[in-house]
Amino acid sequence: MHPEADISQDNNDPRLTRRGFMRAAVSVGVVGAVGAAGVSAGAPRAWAARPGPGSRYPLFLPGERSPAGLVLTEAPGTADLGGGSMSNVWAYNGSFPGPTLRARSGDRATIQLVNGLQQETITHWHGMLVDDANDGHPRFAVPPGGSYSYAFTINQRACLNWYHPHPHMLTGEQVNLGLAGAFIVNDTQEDGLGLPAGAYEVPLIVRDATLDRGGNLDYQPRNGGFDGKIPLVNGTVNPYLNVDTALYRFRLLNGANARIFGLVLGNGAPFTLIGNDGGLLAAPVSLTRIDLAPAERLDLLVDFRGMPVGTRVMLRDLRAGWDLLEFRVTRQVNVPATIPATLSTIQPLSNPATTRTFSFDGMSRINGRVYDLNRIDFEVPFGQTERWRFTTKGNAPHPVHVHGASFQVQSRTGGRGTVYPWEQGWKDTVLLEDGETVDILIRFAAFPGIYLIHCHKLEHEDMGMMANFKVV
Ligand SMILES: [Cu+2]
Repeated sequence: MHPEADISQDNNDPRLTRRGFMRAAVSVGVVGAVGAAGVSAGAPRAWAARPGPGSRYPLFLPGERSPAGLVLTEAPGTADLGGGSMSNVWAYNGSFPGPTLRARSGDRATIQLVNGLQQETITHWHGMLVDDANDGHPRFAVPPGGSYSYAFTINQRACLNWYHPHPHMLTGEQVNLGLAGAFIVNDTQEDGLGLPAGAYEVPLIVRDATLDRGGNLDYQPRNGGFDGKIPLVNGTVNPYLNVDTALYRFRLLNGANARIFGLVLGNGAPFTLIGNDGGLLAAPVSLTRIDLAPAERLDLLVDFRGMPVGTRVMLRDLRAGWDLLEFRVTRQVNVPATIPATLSTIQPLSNPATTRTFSFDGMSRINGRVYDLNRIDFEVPFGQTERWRFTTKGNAPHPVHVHGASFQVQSRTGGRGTVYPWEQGWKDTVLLEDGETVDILIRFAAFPGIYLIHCHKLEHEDMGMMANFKVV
């Protein structure tokens, strides 16, 4: 049933990985042989000891795959984070980040997940509207050597989703060590807009990481949330991307365990925001700064037209003061592109039948309760619009994520006291800070079944800040 046979070989032979290809292409005659995992016990690499400016490395772009007939293996592997040496990571199909899955609304996804780790795992398709047998609930975690077969029809609007492990109490470690990838859904409505595509559409998975002295990804969790020492974009340290004088579409995911990024362009130019978690907004918004919490996504246009060849523009994070990704304008082209004045229609939810309040407290509780895999905490009538109110008694930020439906943010009172432009439209994750109350409207109209609400600060999730509910 699953024709792809590349997987186990990929995991064991770095020459067959994309990193291996990249390394072979750029390092001929340089430092000698690089073997398989575990060779990195020598001196720390320059960037491991001294991250920051200095050398920059080409941004890695994961290969694209269809989710039809896909075998997806989670296993230890190695990746070139940029310097030419191999770092130990955990990877989907030997790729860090995992392959970019791309499908159209209406397509069928048939995916066999294979557990090549030494601990249980299961994969969740974050943002995909699927029945609960396909949602990657932790009760479906499979042991080492086990596998899980997914089969679902993609039935939702165009958007950037992503996939990552979701086993109870192990999600933080598995994601942090490298297991995450983009899942792009396209549809005909989006096709009609003529948005930048091909080389002009680039997925960017932004996260933080800590490397050990051997340059390997190192997960040292803290109760308050993993706090990595360096940024990675698509798994690359200090990355750059050569760009043409063209309009680009960046599909950006905050793939960090716990870190919020304050995104700006170093030249002060605006982003044109056209979409977020659940797809396109009603209309583009021009913004110079966007604060993005873990698991939130952005669909951004950046215009390099009119910039002289040789221009360099840095994507920066103002919160940590990090340089994330340098765009290098290297080629003059004349590719026609326009930014549509209107993008999509957002049908507003309204008239909630009830209000439920969720208090995210301490490091591990929702409404006073720690997660129990086998306990259903509440039931939600199928098709009913509800107001859900998120509050906290402290230890925020809590990026609140709901499985099984997208929602619409209605209000934020206290704290920052506003709903930001990147929180319009359809969302599946919303940031709750201390002192804030965030109201959303939500309606489960896809499938009945057992779904999750949880904090997407993965250390909080792993400690139990999560609840099961049942759509009935
Ligand atoms: Cu939290």
